[in-house]
Amino acid sequence: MIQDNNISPHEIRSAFTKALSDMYRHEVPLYGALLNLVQTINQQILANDTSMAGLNQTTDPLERLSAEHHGAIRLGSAQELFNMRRLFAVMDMHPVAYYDLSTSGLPVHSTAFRPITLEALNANPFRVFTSLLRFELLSDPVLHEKAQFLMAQRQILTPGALELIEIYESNQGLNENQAEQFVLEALETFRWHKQAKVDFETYQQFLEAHPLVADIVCFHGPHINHLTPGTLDIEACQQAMIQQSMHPKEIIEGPPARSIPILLRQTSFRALSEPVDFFQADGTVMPASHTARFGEIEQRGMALTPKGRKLYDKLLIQSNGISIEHPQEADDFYSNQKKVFADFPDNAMELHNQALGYFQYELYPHDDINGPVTLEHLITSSTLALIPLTYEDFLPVSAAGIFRSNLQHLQANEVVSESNQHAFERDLGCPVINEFDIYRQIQQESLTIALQKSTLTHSDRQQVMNQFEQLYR
Ligand code: OOG
Ligand code: NI
Repeated sequence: MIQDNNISPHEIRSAFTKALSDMYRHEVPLYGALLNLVQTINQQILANDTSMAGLNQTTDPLERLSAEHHGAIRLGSAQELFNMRRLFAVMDMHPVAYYDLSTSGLPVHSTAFRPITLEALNANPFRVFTSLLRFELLSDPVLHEKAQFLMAQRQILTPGALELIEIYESNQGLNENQAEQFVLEALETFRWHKQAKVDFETYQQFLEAHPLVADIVCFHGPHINHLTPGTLDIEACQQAMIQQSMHPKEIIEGPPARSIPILLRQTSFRALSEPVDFFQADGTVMPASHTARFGEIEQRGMALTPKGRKLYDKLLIQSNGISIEHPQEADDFYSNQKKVFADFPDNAMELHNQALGYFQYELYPHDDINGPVTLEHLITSSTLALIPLTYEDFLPVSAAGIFRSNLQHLQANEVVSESNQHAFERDLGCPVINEFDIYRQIQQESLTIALQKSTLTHSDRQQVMNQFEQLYR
């Protein structure tokens, strides 16, 4: 039964994002400093650029930009993944895309829970990169069994959260009180636990097998391992992070700076060493530390089509030829990268003509339509404007770079394996949504709407739609 006093899931997502941000700032004070840095730089850019002021009418652009865009967690069992899907659904966040990180030597595979409609993304785009440990990649049979035993015992959702998820599922929503309670209960899952679930020796065994495994199986819950606000100028933020001794990773992950930004650029400060208490078999407490949690920033650009993505991946491999060991080499890396990426068109018309990126079409309301009725002519004659669609997903190579820069003792422990989307989806309880389908759908709908508002005849509109279908097959 749908109740009419249900709270919008967007509001629940926003309340949750805010609560998570407050909690993480409290847990990791350096993250608070990073947020301030990003906000100051965003503020300067917005103040100097009046065209940005109109970015979004419903919320303050500064607040919207500098708010958290994503976070990440790592899970230890099929049941945990299954239940996290149910938890995120309450906030209208759904599993989009499959990321195989085993190709980068990491024993996890992942998806991102995120809003999938334009309306929901505009309300609050917050998403959570969610990884699942692949037990089968643990080669030591004793550790394998130990890890499975630990995970079988763990319950990462509170009884209250589970109850509210069930209410949500049967009522298709939560009322105000339930929503408030849900945010509090959900937050518990993401909290840091200073007390480990294992003794120090066990922790060290897992650490040696793989630091990711230790981070997942030795603790009481999937602590949020970073949050990521958005920035308008990631280079300026990287410089400021260096100046403020935040020790960012050496290079910014992702594509180079461009006049039409594509995909996603990211950088982070390295994971901090945090105190942990290990409970020994003899009843004593062993104080030690664990390194996992960090702060990250991101700058998002245009979503690419499969064809555009292929070109990006090819150029990325070419430009990653130079490996970065020292910060002073970063400039060489960027100048080489820029040269390599000169092969990626950098104007809207070209990106559209080659169907490399996704756009929204908007009709200029004043225009009489003259000349041939083709999609291309409607654009060149400024009847239709091309607005790049923002990339809302992640990049596996960048993600692996972020993982890597935050794990200690990694080199010796590489795993290589086949991707296993089928097993992931079985554990998740449903297929992941194909991200390209979402972007294409949004682009197509925007064209339908723009054409409907135009003075074109029905058959002309049909013809333009057909041209779009041909171009963005
Ligand atoms: C997730 C790393 C991936 C990103 O921004 O690419 C990620 C993790 O460290 O668990 O968040
Ligand atoms: Ni991240």
